[in-house]
Amino acid sequence: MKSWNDPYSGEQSFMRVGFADSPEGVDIAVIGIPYDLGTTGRPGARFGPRAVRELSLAVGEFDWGVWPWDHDVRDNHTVRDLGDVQGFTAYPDRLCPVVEEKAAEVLDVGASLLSIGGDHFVSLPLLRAHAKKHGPLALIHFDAHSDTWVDEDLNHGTMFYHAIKEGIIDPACSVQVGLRTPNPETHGIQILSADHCLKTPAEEVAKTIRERVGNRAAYLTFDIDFLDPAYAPATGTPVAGGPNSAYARHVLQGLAGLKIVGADQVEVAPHYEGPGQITAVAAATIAADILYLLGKAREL
Ligand SMILES: [Mn+2]
Repeated sequence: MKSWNDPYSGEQSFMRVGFADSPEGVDIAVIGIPYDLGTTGRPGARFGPRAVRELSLAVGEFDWGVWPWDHDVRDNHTVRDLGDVQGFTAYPDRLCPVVEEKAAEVLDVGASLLSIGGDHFVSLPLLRAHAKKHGPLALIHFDAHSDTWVDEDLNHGTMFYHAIKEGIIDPACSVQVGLRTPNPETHGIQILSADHCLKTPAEEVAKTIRERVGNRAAYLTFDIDFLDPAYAPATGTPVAGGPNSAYARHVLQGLAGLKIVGADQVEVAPHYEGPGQITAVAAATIAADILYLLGKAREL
C-alpha cells in the first residue's frame, strides 16, 4: 500500500530507496562523493552528500512520487543508494582512480549513475568512466561558472577544460547554462548565460538544450551555484544574479526524453546554510528531478 514516510526518522538513503552493496540488479545507482580538495573558494562540499541525502527524505516522502511528475521513478526502476565512495580523504591523487573505478562498476552492469558531490572536480573521473562506455559525451552543464579555465592545475574550475582536451566531451553538442562570471574562451560550447535565462522562459531554454544535444549520449552536471545565492547560499563560490529553484526545475523537466546516461549534483557545502537548510532542500529536489530524467532516458 502506498503511503508516506516520516522525513525525520529512519534510514538516510537517497529518497529512501535503500542501500545496496553492489550495483548487481540495479537500474539506477546513487553514490555520494564526499570530496572538496578541488575547491578554490569556501571549502566544505565533502559534507554535501550527507546534507542532500537528509533533505531527500522529505523530497521523497510520498510513495506516489515527486510533484509534478506523474509517476514514482522508484516504481518504474530499481533505484539503490550505494553509499559514499571512500578512500581518498586527504589524498587528491587517489580521487580520480577510486571514483572512476566505482563508476565503471555501476556502468558495467548496465545501470545509470547519479552522483552527489562533493566539489565539482568529481565530474572529471565520472566523465572519464561514462565516456569509456558511451564515447565522447554531450555535456549539459548548469553552473554560475564555466569551469573551463585553461590551466594544467586540476581543480573545480578547470576540469571541463581537461575533459575537452581528453576528448571525452564533445563541445559541438554541449551547452552551459546559467553562467555569470567572465569566461574568455567558450571552447566551442554553446553558452546560455544567467542573463539569457532570466529573460527567457524555461521551456524555451530547455528546447534550445534539446536541439543542441539531439540524440547524443549526454552527461548532465548541476552545480548548485547555478541558483541565485538567495536560493542556495551554502556553496563554495556563490554568485549573485542567478535563476531561482522553480526555474531550474522547469528547465530540467523540459529535458525529459534526452538520452542522459549519467549525471551529478555538486557543490553543496552545508555549513554555510542559514536557517531552513534551503540549499540542501533545493539540491535534493533538483537531484530528484535528475533521477527522473535518468529514468526517462532508460525508457527510450
Ligand atoms: Mn560553479
